[in-house]
Amino acid sequence: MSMTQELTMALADRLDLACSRRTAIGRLTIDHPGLSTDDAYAVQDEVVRRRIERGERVVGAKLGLTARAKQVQMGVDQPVFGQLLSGGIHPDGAPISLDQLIHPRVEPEIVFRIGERLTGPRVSRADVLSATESVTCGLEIIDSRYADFSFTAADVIADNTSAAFVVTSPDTQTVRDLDLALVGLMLEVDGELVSTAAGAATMGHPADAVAALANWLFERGQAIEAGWLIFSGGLTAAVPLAGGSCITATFASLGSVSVTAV
Ligand code: OOG
Ligand code: MG
Repeated sequence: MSMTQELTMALADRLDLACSRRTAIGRLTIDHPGLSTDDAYAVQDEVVRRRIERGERVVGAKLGLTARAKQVQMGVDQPVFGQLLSGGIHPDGAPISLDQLIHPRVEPEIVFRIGERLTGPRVSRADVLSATESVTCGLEIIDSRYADFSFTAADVIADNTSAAFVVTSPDTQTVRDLDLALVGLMLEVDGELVSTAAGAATMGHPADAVAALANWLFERGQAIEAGWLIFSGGLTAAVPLAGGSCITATFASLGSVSVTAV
């Protein structure tokens, strides 16, 4: 039995308040242990619907918990997806103010700009690559609305998969001549190397992750739309974003992207 509309609204209220007050809350499944994945996506849709009502628009989508390093860090091994909103696009090079966040973390990702609508079922890696206008590197700034980033798959889905901001490098590449699975990267905090990874960390190949997203969206009557930005999943464990520090990801072939917190 699916959740009542009343409960969907009440859970969206909690997440909304946590976000506007910048105060973490306990995970929803503490008092709603039966919250299903479908219920949770309904809450996510309600949270997003409210943001659209306040003037934002959906500009893309993101995968989450696709890399082993992320699954181990968060204790959740089910991939999830969320929605990217216009207010979450942070300009490259601009410092990010910590006042607007609860306890941000940063993770490096390979980012797709989709040129042609991708609709399931059975979207393949080749379909994704041919629909891709360009690829670039990005940093996702996640900011769980839950205390200590403690959540189950259903909780994190309801919370739009911890989405807060994304930054992308202005340098874009075509996917031709690039093997995205083998694109290596280094993640540095204040010039110190903290992690290394390769594109294959997200579901074996970043385009396979995007294909999976298209197929999951299809099951919900949705598609990846032309013009969307897709964050294909964090490739390393996320690192905390502290005031005054600078986090940089440098990728083979894709250049580098940084974020500084103030
Ligand atoms: C959930 C979001 C995960 C990713 O790229 O794996 C995510 C979280 O870790 O808080 O965006
Ligand atoms: Mg991410």
